[in-house]
Amino acid sequence: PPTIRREDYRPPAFLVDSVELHLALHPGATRVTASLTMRRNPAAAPAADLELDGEALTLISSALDGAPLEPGRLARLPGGGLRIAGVPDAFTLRTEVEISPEANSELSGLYLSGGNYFTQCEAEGFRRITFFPDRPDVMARYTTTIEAERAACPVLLSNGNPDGAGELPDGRHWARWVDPHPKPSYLFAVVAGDLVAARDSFTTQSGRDVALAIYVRRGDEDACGHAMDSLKRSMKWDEDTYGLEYDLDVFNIAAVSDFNMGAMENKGLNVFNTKYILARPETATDTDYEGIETVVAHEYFHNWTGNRVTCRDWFQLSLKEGLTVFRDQHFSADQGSAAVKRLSDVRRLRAAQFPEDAGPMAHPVRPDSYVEINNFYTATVYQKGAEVVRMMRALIGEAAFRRGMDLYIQRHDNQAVTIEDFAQAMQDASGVDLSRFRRWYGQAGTPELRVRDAFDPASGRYTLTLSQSTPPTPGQPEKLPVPIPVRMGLIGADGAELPGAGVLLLEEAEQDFTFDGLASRPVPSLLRGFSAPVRLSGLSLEQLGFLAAHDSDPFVRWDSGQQYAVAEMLRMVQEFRAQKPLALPEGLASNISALLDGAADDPAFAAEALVLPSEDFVADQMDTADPEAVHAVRQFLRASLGTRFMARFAALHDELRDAGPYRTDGISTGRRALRNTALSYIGRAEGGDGIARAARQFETGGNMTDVLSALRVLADSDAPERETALAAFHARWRGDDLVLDKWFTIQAISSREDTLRVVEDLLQHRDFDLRNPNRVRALVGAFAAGNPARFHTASGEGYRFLADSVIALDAVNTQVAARMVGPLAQWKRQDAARGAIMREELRRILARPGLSKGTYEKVSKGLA
Ligand code: DPP
Ligand code: ZN
Repeated sequence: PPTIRREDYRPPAFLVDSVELHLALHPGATRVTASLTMRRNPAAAPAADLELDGEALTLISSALDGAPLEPGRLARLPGGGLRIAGVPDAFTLRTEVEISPEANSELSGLYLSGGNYFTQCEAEGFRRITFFPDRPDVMARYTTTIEAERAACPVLLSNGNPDGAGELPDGRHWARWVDPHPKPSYLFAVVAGDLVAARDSFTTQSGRDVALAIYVRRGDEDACGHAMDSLKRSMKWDEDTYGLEYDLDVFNIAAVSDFNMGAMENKGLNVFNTKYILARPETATDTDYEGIETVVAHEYFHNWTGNRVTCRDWFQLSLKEGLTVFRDQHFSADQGSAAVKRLSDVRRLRAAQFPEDAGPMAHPVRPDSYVEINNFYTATVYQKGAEVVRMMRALIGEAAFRRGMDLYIQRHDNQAVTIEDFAQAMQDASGVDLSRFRRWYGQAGTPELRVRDAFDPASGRYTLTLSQSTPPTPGQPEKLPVPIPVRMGLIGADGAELPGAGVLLLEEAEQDFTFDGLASRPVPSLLRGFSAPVRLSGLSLEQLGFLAAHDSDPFVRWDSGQQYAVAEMLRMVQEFRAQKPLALPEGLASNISALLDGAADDPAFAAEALVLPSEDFVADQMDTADPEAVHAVRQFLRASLGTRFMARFAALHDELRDAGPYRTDGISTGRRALRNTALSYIGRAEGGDGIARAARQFETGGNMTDVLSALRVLADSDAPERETALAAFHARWRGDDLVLDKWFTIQAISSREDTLRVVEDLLQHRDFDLRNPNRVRALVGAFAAGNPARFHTASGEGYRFLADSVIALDAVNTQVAARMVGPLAQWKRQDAARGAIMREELRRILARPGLSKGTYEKVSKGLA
């Protein structure tokens, strides 16, 4: 399959001013008629022929300016597109095609889910609906008429505002939608089916009323409250923070249970995975509630950053995604505890993006090439992209950043632009030269930031030496220094903050920063708030312990505790490998004890800080991972800390029980998080009553957070309560897809030795469905990416299981298949024996005839 390169970008030869679409819906044979008003692009090199993208389309008829096109002027392109020879400068093209929503298991284009019709057009799904220049720099005004059987599809939705509806013969009806805003084809959407709406309204800052509706399956109307509330808060926040107001009369969301991604920001008609809409206390966890708030905000914010101003080409994906993740993170931080939100965002970045940036798929925030664009909806484009925007804001200041946003939108409204255009607006609005900063967009890999320090007691001068380097990544052997904003402070021996706090800007490979007038050697607190997405090293265990106890910055306090634990765990891994007996390090125990002392003051923070660094995070710090040893060490520490502090964990578990109705505010979720962290320690403790506590909590828990935390403890155990609880959970929730996903996941991530067997059996379970992406992620994805000890079992059976799954999936849904490849491609991180089996499995996938280009790209880059 061909590689698409950023440097090969050319403007489109033809533009589309307006699109008139008519869809006559039938499950097996939907007719799509498109009338495109087109003209030559004066800014493009002249082309004699018109080429349109198309995939899985059956052409029924075509006409140019009203006259049928003779077959001699038509040619099909490889891949399914259409070439029309010799077109005039301006014309109307009408095509009629047939497609089969029923046969569409890719879930890209128009497809059926539970008998209802949905579309997904990002990145290249519109070409599976009609022939079109399916690229984001072709922006057009759409009028869409949908016709369907009234009984099966009472609801007919598309982008924009409603513009009429009526009856047709044979029990059919129609509805028309007009979207006044020009948009790229990837933002097109249609939803049709038997859905019901939860409704509300929002009055914008200029006093316009917007009708809000969330469409779900009958029976789910009562589970939309949190999503609706999140939507209204997002709309208000964007007005208050950026002066950005909604621009249509209606804002519709439709929820679907078969969806490749989390959600999609189609203009005026967002389509969401049900996972990010539906929530009731008894079915959704606190994490689910948080996810809903974040994703609803994210898609809403795209209305300006993505839709009104869109991407010139897919290499600019982070233009909308990095910026919009930055905006949703900022919004969520404003809704509750900003500090705790930051910790969890950083944890996620390190868990997903750092390994990606160090692996075979490493790519810059603005990639240079791709084979399949769907493979680049990555943690790098999204999360690292958001970090880059965040650093930019730190460099130029909040006020200048706001001016930059205003300028960006004013300059580029209704345009398809580049990351350069965004950076230029920020530079022009701030007067700060960002030319060097732009390296962050072009250079892959996580910079390593090292610190050394020296103190001269005679002069009272303290010198911090910061140095940076970025490791080579595929295609980028040499790296330049990037500007790294290091927010910092100095702490005195008594734990008090000293003068000198601020932001150091490290622009060169190495720089000294001096501080005068100090009475004694301070401890440096660096990267406060995680001011840059880098790996920091050079602090001693002693300094880390000191910062964990004393720093005023919650991020550094948390991170220093985590780094301290990592250092101890790495040491213990070596002991384990040398077959020495393990012992609980007293320093670590006293850190935990101090956290427990302060837990009542900030339960949410304590819950985050008490959790030991994940197995993946620890393995990520080793030259060669050792999943078995890391697992053994972490389990040993959980057990010995649980045993040592059993009484205190038990007290937390007793005291923090929810009183009153379920609430999702920061205090309530923090208390539940701390209580369930305590339960998880008790569950590992020797001689504890963890199983009994978990069983009781499982039976009486009033919300899914508590029930699932209890089930997790039971699922990890050998106790007879395990089977009873899993069976009871299945019996109670088998009718609820989202809850059943949790049942699959909890078994897939169990630390028990028989987990792979269990997972293989679950693959054959009657409730498992390879066609449902949520279910696949819940079982196969959770096992491969969330259970390193069992996935990396030395026999290689985990690898074979994943390769088999990828092969089976690639025949059903290539996007989901390609996404599952990741863990196998990380073979360089493993020892030689494991690496050899992983490569063998990758080769086995690669040898499959008819492999999709997405899976091909991931596997072949993984083998390189
Ligand atoms: N553009 C979508 C999103 O990130 C892709 N699923 O919001
Ligand atoms: Zn997005």
